[in-house]
Amino acid sequence: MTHPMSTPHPLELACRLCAGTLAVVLGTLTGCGRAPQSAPEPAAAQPSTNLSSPTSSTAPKGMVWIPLGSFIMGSDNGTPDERPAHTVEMHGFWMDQTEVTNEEFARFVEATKYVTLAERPPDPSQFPDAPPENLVPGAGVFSPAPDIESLENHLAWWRWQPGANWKHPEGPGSNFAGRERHPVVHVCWDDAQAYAKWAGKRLPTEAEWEYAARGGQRGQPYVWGNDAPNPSHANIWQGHFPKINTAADGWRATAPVATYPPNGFGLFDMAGNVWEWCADWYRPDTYANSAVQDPKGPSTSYDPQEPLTAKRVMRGGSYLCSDVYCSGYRPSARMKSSPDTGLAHTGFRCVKDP
Ligand SMILES: [Ca+2]
Ligand SMILES: [Ca+2]
Repeated sequence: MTHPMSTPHPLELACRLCAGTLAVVLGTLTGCGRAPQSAPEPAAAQPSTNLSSPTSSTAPKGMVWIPLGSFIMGSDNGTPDERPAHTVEMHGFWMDQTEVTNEEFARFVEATKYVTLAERPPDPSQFPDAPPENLVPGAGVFSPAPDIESLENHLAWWRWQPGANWKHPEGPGSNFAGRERHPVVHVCWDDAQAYAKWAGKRLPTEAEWEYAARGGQRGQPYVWGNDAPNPSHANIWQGHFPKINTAADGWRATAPVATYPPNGFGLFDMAGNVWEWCADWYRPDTYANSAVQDPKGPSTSYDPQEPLTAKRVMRGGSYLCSDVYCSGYRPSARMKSSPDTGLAHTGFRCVKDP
């Protein structure tokens, strides 16, 4: 871990816990591939009905049953790390219908007194050269400069905000009042893990997430089908990214969960709103050697863009994904981030075994 604090560049400050990681994450999470797909992918098998699946009367609160079945994971039309498209077979599982909300996360914090990573001061021993005034808790918030002309420097629309965390999404003076049913943000993978454990659930594998996101549809490029993205589909970005957000879908940032139509399995916001942590380590070549039955991802992480930093997978895109720049809301799109990184457009949902 290199020391990011001696040079008080906001993005370097943002990388205090994982030098370089956030720089990659911040950018790639908003520019994650530029190849929105219009052609249908190869037909996937319809999930078959699990005759032994639990009934709705046994459903954990707020969860839906994702039946066993098989599907085509990945896409041969997407970015290289989505290839090759391959058949995967899945057991059934319960999944949260929505992203975990602020009010749900608040109940967890109330019960456990948990303190998220963004609320903790950086460990001075890890940053021995840092001025003490820089060793403060905080997180990255979306803040594009008005004069941005190029999309090449994807770090230009993020700002390190001291004091930003899940309770204060925009920093000191902000709170989530009125946003109780919005997804919690600024939670890192470790925070999400802690919540899942408390709730008696777990984070989904990448395969579970994609299988669930596809909602039983046959090889469609989007969770809603094959139509080009429009404001009725999901909370994503409309306008000229990153300077003009028309919010034609009604929301400039996070939206209340379940604002948009559910997918075929009854899951909301599997495209857009916030990115969602998965359990798996990230590798770009995961699918080269992936198991057919319930794959759980590689045993180690490797990101060629930042080879020294281990990363977990994130899925689904966010309110910052634009159809002209980013296509992270495709069900096959993959993203990655270090487990200690929480951001303004990153949340999670949980799954549970029967
Ligand atoms: Ca929006
Ligand atoms: Ca989402």
